[in-house]
Amino acid sequence: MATVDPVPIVGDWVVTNDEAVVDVLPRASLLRRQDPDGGEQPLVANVDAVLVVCGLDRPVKAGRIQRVIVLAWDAGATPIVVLTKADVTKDVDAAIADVDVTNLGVEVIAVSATSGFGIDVVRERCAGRTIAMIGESGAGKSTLTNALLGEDVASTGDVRASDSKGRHTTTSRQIHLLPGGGVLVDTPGIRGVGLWVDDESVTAMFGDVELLAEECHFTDCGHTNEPGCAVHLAVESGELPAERLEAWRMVRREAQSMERRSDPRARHAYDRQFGRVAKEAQKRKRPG
Ligand SMILES: Nc1nc2c(ncn2[C@@H]2O[C@H](COP(=O)(O)OP(=O)(O)OP(=O)(O)O)[C@@H](O)[C@H]2O)c(=O)[nH]1
Ligand SMILES: [Zn+2]
Repeated sequence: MATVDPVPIVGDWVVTNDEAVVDVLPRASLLRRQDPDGGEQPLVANVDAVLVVCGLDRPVKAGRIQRVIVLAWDAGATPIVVLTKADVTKDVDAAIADVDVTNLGVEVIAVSATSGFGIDVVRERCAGRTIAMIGESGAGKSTLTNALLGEDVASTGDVRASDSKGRHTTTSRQIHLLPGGGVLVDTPGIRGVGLWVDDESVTAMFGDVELLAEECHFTDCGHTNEPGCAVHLAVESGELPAERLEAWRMVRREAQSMERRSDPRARHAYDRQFGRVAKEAQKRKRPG
């Protein structure tokens, strides 16, 4: 049997004759998983928007959310952060602020499946689009799916009260038609894809920015407004979207703070530098 290239995956548009798939149409987007050995595994094609789902019954992990946002962008999809279980938190606005992605132009929506709060907003965003949800186990993806569909199709699991960890309740590959005309692609592989996003794979997603940075006049260029900055020039000419530079900055910041946490020497240098800056600020504040 003849094989088609690429091998069709969930979400692909294919051309068939009476017996087999003869062609796969070009993909508008591709969510994939980076393997630790540098390879990658395609997960789902042609997703328009990725719902980055997090439960407000546990602390907001801004770093994790930001990585999944970058992953969605890299796939060619629009990320939307959905904070579930809004009914269990007192300060929804503070939780939204904690996510800290509005400067990236990413929308954050708080919802509660229990009260119905915010569900219509998400449903509106999903209308007529192909959607995937990414979020850790117990985040409330199945419950949100049921709320969006208006019926129980996805099985939900109880969260252990002691640690807010969910049972793994999702096992089968599914595609749901949303009442508003959208499609929700829901496979276990997609749901947890954020868990595999490590520093290296995130950095690998920014090959274009890294390549531009090599052309900068200064080797330690910060790409803000240094003379001869190739990255800045690319943004100005429209070659590089400004959001992409902002996302790259965010990822670098994250990576550097991770390094500080794990490398005592880097942390010490940072603390010393921070101490100096703090002292300077103190001095300036003193009257006279
Ligand atoms: N209070 C409250 N609980 C919720 C809400 N949404 C979901 N939950 C609870 O959170 C738990 C986990 O929800 P699920 O929808 O099963 O989570 P999931 O992300 O699908 O988990 P996996 O299938 O393991 O990936 C369940 O006990 C839900 O009842 C909500 O809006 N409010
Ligand atoms: Zn530069």
